[in-house]
Amino acid sequence: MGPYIITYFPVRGRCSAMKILLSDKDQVWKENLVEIADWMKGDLKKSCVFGQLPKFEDGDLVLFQSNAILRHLGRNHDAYGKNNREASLIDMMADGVEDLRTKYLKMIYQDYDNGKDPYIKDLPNHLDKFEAVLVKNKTGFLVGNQPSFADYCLFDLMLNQLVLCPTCLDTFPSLKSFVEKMKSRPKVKAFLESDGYKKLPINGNGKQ
Ligand code: 0HH
Repeated sequence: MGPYIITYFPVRGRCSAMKILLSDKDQVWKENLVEIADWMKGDLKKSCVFGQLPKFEDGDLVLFQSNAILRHLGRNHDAYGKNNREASLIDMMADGVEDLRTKYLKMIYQDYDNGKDPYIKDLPNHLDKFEAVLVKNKTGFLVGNQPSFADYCLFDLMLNQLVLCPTCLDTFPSLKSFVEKMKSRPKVKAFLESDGYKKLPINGNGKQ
């Protein structure tokens, strides 16, 4: 296993959660940052299964689709539950995170000026769902008693929501303590403080 190769644009974007997971699992990866001018030449795009990045290489296995990559890492690094029942619940939670991420990205890339305030106003109606799951599970994680790939997805997305609206978790104590707990895991903390993480903007259009 590893070292892995991650090919992506110079943004945190859809690669942050996988890098946080890899860091927490003590894994190393090589990073190929693709500048937009190189991407526009078209050859790399043509070679990608869906014409998009990220691309993830694990030896001769080449994967596209960030959530498929996260599932692959979850399977191989003990972050996909302890049985099929937990794995199914983890899939459900990861898909729930993806729904909110899609809404966030649509606002960021297509409607920031008019859409930011309504997005923030509606955010509690999404956060309360994750809060309820955390309250019910009682372990501090979404499913089971250790972080799954869905927790890394949620954590990454919550970091972005806090940049957008620093008070957004104030009325969600379990979600807030989830973020604090994930942030204070030593290897996660070290990654979040690294240049590799800090130098990259969250999104590709300067909005956050
Ligand atoms: N469902 C896919 C996944 O989860 C979606 C991938 C995707 O949207 O993997 N890829 C986009 C880049 S992510 C893509 O390949 C958004 C970040 C954009 C930052 C780009 C700015 C670069 C600044 C130098 N888009 C390119 C394309 O579709 O041609």
